[in-house]
Amino acid sequence: MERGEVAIVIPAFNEEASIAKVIRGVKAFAQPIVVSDGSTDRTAALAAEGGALVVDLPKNVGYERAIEAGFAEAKRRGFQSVITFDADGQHPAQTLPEMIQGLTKNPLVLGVRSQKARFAERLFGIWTNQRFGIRDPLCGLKGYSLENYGRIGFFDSYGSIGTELMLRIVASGAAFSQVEFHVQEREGHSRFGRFLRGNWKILRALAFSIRRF
Ligand SMILES: Nc1nc2c(ncn2[C@@H]2O[C@H](COP(=O)(O)OP(=O)(O)OP(=O)(O)O)[C@@H](O)[C@H]2O)c(=O)[nH]1
Ligand SMILES: [Mg+2]
Repeated sequence: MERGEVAIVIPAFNEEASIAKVIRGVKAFAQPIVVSDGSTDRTAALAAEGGALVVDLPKNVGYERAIEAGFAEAKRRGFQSVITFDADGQHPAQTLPEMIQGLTKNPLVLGVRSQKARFAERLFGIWTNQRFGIRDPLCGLKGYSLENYGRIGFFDSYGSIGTELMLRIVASGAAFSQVEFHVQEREGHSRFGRFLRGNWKILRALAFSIRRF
C-alpha cells in the first residue's frame, strides 16, 4: 500500500501533553488526521504545527463522532484506508507497518492490547471472541479499508465505543487479522472515565451489540 493511501485518524480531546510526540511517531508511516472537538488546550495548534491535518470542531462531540469526522475527512481527501490511533501515547507507532501491511490483505486489521483497563472491556472481549474471534474489541487501534465504510455509510450509530463498524464488517463475512502490541503508559488522566462511568458506557454498548449482532 502506498504511503498516500493510508490516513491515521487520531481523536484527541485535550491531549496537548502527548499529541506532538504521537504525531512525530506516526508521521513516518502515514498521514495523520487529528480530530479535536472543543479541546480547551493547545491540542489543535500543536497537531497542525506537527504536520497533521486537523479537523477542529467547535464543541465536544465525543469519541465516536470525532472519529466519524476523521473518516469523512479521509474519504473526502481520497485516502483508501484509515487506521484509528489514540492521542494519549498508549499506542506504539511501530505497529503501523504491520497494520498497513495487513490492510493490503484484508479489509480490517484489529489491534490487541497487552492489558485491558476495565472489567467491562474484558466482558465485551469474551463475547466478541466467542462470537467472531475478535480478541480486543475496544482497542482504539484498528485499521479499515474505506471501501467498507463507504458501503456501510457511517462509523457509529449507537455509542458503540468504536465497535459498530468493525462488527458490521465482520458480520458481513469479511476476513480480518489481529496485531498484538504492548500498551504504553498514558500521559494524564483518562478522557473516557476510568471506573464506573467507563464501565457503564461499555456495558451499555455491549448490550446493544449483542442485540444487533
Ligand atoms: N476528539 C475526541 N477524542 C476523544 C474524546 N474522548 C476520548 N477521546 C480520545 O480517544 C482516545 C482514547 O481515550 P482514552 O481516554 O485514552 O481512553 P482509554 O485509552 O480507553 O482510557 P485509558 O486506559 O484511561 O487511557 C484518546 O486519544 C482521547 O483523547 C472526545 O470526546 N473527543
Ligand atoms: Mg488511553
